[in-house]
Amino acid sequence: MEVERDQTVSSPTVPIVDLSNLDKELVARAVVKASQEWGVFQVVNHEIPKELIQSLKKVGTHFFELSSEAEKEAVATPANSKDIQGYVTNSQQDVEDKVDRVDHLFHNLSPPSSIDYRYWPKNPPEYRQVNEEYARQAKKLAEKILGWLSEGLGLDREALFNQGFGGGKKAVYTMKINYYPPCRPQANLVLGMQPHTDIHGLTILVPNEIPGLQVFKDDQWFDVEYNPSIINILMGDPIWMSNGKYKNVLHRTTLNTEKTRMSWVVLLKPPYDMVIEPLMKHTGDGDEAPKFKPITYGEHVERKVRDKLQKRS
Ligand SMILES: O=C(O)CCC(=O)C(=O)O
Repeated sequence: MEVERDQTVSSPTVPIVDLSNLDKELVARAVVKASQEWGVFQVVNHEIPKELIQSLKKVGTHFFELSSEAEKEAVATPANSKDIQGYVTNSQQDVEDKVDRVDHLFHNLSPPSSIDYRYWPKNPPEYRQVNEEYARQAKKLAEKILGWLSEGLGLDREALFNQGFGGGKKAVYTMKINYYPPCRPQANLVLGMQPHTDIHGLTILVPNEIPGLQVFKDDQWFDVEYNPSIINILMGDPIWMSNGKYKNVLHRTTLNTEKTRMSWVVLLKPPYDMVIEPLMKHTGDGDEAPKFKPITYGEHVERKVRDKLQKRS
């Protein structure tokens, strides 16, 4: 896909960054600018083969559309589990405000110690191999992007990934598949997912062809365009590590009246005990006062989940 020479398509569309550009400084600047202004951007020519993305969508769609209830039950999140992994259905609840109407499946992809294959669908049989290969590719992409974001903060390429997310042995990558069945009456009034910023740090998202993702900027909602060659990158709350330089983007999803929307999201999270605080302090560069109080990632998750439950009650 072609993009303009300055690497970004001008507002009001979400910026698109062409990762194949040989001028890597230009790429890095485009990633940093989009993260500062939007907290979201789309990448093209990202080196993840399109056949692999198609297979990822195929095996995930198979699970949601062709599996028996017993197969879904087999990977369901146990009642009262503190772990998010597993299948949960929420799409059929009564239409009320402030409720996400989406079914989802979570399972960890990395590090190996975090993987629990009980939550990986057995059917279709190629589900595991496809997800493992996609995880390898998504990790490469995430680490490349974090490298540019680190440099944008004046840090070493590895700083955000190693000091912010715990590095290769501790950073947790999770697959989340969202399944939004069509919603008939008043679909334009019902959201699939309520406005939120992501609890985790970085999101790598590919949807099916049904539109629905919207991001908030300058007091308005923007539709995020779909194109099969695009991967969406969103910054989540732990990007506070940039001391407010990069945005954690507010986003939501709408529902379609006729068709099912799906999205495949790889989440990158710090370990629970990692303290989220401005990373610049590691460089001894103390000239910028911290804008956020340090908090462990685990405390942040607990606080946010508690707030969400309170808003519902
Ligand atoms: O389905 C989408 O496009 C967005 C998903 C999302 O925001 C989430 O899973 O937190």
